[in-house]
Amino acid sequence: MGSLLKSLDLPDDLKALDPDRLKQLAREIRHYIIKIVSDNGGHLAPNLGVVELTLALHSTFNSPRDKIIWDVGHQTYAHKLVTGRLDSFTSIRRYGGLSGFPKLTESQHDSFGTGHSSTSVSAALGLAKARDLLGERDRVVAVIGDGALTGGMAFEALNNAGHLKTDLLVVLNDNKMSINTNVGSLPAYLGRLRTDPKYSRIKAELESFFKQIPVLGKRMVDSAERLKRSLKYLLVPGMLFEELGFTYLGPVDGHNIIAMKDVFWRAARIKGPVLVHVLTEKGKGYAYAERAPVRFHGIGPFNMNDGRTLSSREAPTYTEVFSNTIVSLARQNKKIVAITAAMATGTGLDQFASLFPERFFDVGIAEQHGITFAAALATRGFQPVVAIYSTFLQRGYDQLIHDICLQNLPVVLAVDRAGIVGEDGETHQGQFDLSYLRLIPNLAVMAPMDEQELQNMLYTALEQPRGPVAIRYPRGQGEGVQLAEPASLPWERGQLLRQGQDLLIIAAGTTAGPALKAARRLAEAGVDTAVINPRFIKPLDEELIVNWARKCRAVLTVEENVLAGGFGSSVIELLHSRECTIPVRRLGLEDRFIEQGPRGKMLSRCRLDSAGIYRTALDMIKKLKKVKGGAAVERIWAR
Ligand SMILES: Cc1ncc(C[n+]2csc(CCOP(=O)(O)OP(=O)(O)O)c2C)c(N)n1
Repeated sequence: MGSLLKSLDLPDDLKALDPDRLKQLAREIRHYIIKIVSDNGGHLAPNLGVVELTLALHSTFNSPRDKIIWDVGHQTYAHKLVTGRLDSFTSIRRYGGLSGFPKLTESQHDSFGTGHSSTSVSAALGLAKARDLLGERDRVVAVIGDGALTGGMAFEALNNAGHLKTDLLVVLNDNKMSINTNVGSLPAYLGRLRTDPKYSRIKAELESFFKQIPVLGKRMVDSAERLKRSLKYLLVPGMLFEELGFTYLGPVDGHNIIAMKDVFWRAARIKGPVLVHVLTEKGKGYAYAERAPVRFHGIGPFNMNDGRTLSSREAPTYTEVFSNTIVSLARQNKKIVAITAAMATGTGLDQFASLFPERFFDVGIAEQHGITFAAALATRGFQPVVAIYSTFLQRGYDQLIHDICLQNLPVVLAVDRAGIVGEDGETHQGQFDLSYLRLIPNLAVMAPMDEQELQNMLYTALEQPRGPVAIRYPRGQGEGVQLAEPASLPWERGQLLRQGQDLLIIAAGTTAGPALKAARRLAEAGVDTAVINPRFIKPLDEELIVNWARKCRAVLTVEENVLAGGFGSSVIELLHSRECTIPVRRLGLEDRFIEQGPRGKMLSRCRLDSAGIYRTALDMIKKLKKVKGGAAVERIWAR
């Protein structure tokens, strides 16, 4: 850690630093972020891009009295370093450590928690209105990226801010990138603002010219106003934002702290909403990240000296298997089209995009739009595959119900990062999808137990248009099974993995493998255990489940999803409706947000590994014997 960074009392000392020392501090912060992210993994390129911006904000404003809200929040490492978290920074993204995102409970300088995109302007506007109502005078600043600005919610907030007219500063951090290259007409518009230097000069000249107009007569003023407007449309930068009720300032170099401080200072004196357009470079100051900002957007531990990732992998990830399968199916089937909401690389659709560009759509960070867009494609005979993370599908829930499922359209949702995601923590866990998907009519929900089954499920969902289908699979490596060609699976059928007479374990998705392992240990402990891989979470293979439940004495369900309304609940509903009275225990995620930590460790803490399933099963059996007591029950178990 650099000597200046260590010696300062931050953020207060920032205000007294001269330009050279601010530059030195930026260098030290950048170096320290690279070091820690190379150890822990994290969002490197976005953070390197905002070091100077962070210092300019914290040296102009007075956090925590003034509120700074970071959109997505993946770029807050420098913010954390200058707001009292220097000593704990080595723990970032680790279990029990600092979050990789802003968190209300972590620091008073984190004015609003984030993780999902495009919420900052709404949150800032709410804080600004709260300030007004309380009669206070703090300043509120939202920092939003050009990627996050493609999300509809950002526009809803800009629209509302222009109407409410309260004092609010929005800093647009424009680095031309979302995770991948930012796409759409809005980024193109920002590009024009960025590249045309004549805009700023003409704006200044126009402003001084129009200042003289009030001395003219009424009719001439009206004409001049009209002229002013039309000229403004042609010549004044940021017209889009001006029309939304914002004063637009910029563009300003986002790596020049003094220039930014100057603009923020001016912005703070303007009444009503102001937007400052700041230009930054993603990955700034680390050559590997500057050259490969997509790879360094979010990265695991890597070697600082050569930029190489340190992971050792034995099996392909589920995402890679999805990526290869969708490409091979799309070669045969020209009706397959693919949609992502700004996650081409994360979902593995980048391969599809490069091979079939005309059938690939990156809609921006716009899950809601993407889902309705897919529904419409399906009405004309296409077979859209929307590849989306479980946590971001939450954004498109009404569109899923209203546009896809209500109209029973054959859209396939490839729901990646379902279950525990690891170091990104609470905001990104895919812990709810089984519950929120299984209650929607017409929707079939599948969960593969391994990567071969993922291939087969995709194949089955796409071999003929079937209505809406969701396939949910986890983050990370597959089980390492030998991959064969994708094949058709019997529709709405589960699979008996192991016979048994005492306990029936029904284990959804990737919990089936660990359940099978646990069953073998249970057999050694004298509990004859059957295991079902349900494959379909909805509709359930009722006959398979009820028949085996009737053969056994107790049922244990396992799922990587919240227990509330999840897979286990659906099994209980089924058994109840079929009057199958049998003790059932459900193993899954408790009713709380699951904290960050390595996926394997968190699964084990939640008892969702084979040891946890084994312990839960034994505990269940012991308790059953105790509760029921008596010789009869003992005899049943002893058999
Ligand atoms: C609703 C939602 N969808 C997708 C994401 C994944 N995501 C995280 S950062 C990001 C790109 C953001 O781009 P930008 O706002 O320009 O910030 P930058 O990383 O370029 O600094 C995306 C798509 C998310 N966090 N939230």
